[in-house]
Amino acid sequence: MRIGITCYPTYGGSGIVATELGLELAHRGHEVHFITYANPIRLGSGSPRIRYHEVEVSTYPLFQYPPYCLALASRMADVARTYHLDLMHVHYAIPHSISALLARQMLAAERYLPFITTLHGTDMTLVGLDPTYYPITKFSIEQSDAVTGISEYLREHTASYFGVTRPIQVIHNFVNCSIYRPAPERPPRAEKVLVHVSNFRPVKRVLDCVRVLGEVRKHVPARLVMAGDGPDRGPAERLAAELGLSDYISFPGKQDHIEKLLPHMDALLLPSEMESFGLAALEAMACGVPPVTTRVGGVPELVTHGVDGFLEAPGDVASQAARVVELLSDDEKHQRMSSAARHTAETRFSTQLIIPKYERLYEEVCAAHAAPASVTV
Ligand code: GMT
Repeated sequence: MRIGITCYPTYGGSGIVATELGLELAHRGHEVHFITYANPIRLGSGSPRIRYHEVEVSTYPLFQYPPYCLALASRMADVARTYHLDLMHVHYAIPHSISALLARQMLAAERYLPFITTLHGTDMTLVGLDPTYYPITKFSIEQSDAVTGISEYLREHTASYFGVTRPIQVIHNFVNCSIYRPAPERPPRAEKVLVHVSNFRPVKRVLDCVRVLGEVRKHVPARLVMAGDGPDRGPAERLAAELGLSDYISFPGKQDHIEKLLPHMDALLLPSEMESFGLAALEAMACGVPPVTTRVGGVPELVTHGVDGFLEAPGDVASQAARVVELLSDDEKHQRMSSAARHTAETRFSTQLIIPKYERLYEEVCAAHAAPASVTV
C-alpha cells in the first residue's frame, strides 16, 4: 500500500510511534510518505521505500500566527495526488486530523482519500480538553475514517469526555525486540544506575526522579541518568544541586539511540502524573530493565505490579524509592523481574504482533471506499 504519515517529528512518544510504524511498514513492503515539518528523529537514513516531504510554512506580516494546519493540508493533498496514496494516517489529533480532513475534501472531486487518526494521550487528556480545542478535536475524531487509541484507558477517556460514540480501536504501543534487547551480559557492579527518559514536561514529574534518587542513596549506592530535554530540565538540575546530588545525576540530553543506553541500566524511573500508555517503560522492559512507575492511565495495561515492574501512586516518592531499593538490593528478584519485563515486551507488544493490526485496519478502511466493481449485464 502507499501510506502517508503525519506526526510531530520532534521528541515525544507519538512521533516515535509514528516513525517506528513507518519504518516497520516499509520493511514489510509498503511505500511510506512522511509529511511533517522536520525529518522525524528516529527515521535515520530511512529505507528506499520511505520518502520525506517537508511542510513549509510561509510567513507574511499579516499572519501573527502562520497557518501551519493549512500548509499541512495543502502538502497532504499534493503528496497524495502525486504519489497516489491509498490513505493518510495521522498521529496526534490536533491539528493533524483537521488537516487530513481538509486534504480529503480538496481531493474529493478526483477520488476519496481516507484518513485514520491515532490518539496518543495528551491530545485527548490535556490539549483536547482545553475549551479552545475541544469542539474541533471532537469534530476531527467524528470525521476520521477510523480512529485508534494506544490503550484501553485512552479509548474509555475519549468516549466519556468527548461523548464519542463511534468505535475506537485499541492498538497498543509496540517495540522492536530485535533492536531493543538486554545486554548480552551484565557484570555485577557496586553502584547501580537508574534511568529516566522523557520530554521533561510537567506531566512527567521529573523532579520526583531526583527526590527518589536521594531516598534510594540512603540505602543503596546509585546514580541516575536523566535522558531527554524539556521545560523541567533546569528545575531538575537545580533540585539536584540543592539536595547535594549533582555528582550522582547526569543530564546527557536528547538521545537518538536510546536502545544503546537502556540495556546497561538497572531500573527505569517513570513517575508520571499521567501516561496513556508509557512507551518509555515498554522500551526499557524490552531491554530487560524493570520500570518503577505510576498506577495511572494505561500503564497498568503494560506493567503488572510486582511481576515485571512496580506501580505506585504519582507523587509518592517514599513508596517509589522503597520499590527501587527492593529491586536493587535483591539480585535474584532483579533477575526475575528483568526476564519477566522482556517476556512481556516480546509476547504482548512486539512489532510482529502489533503492526499487522494497523495493516488490517488500512485494508478495511480502503475496502470500505473502494469503487464498486462494475456489473456487466
Ligand atoms: O508524553 C509524552 O512524552 C509525549 C506524548 C506524545 O504524544 O508525544 O506521549 C503520549 O504518547 C505515547 C506514545 O503513544 C504514549 O506512550 C505516552 O504515554 C503518551 N503520553 C501521555 O499520555 C502523557
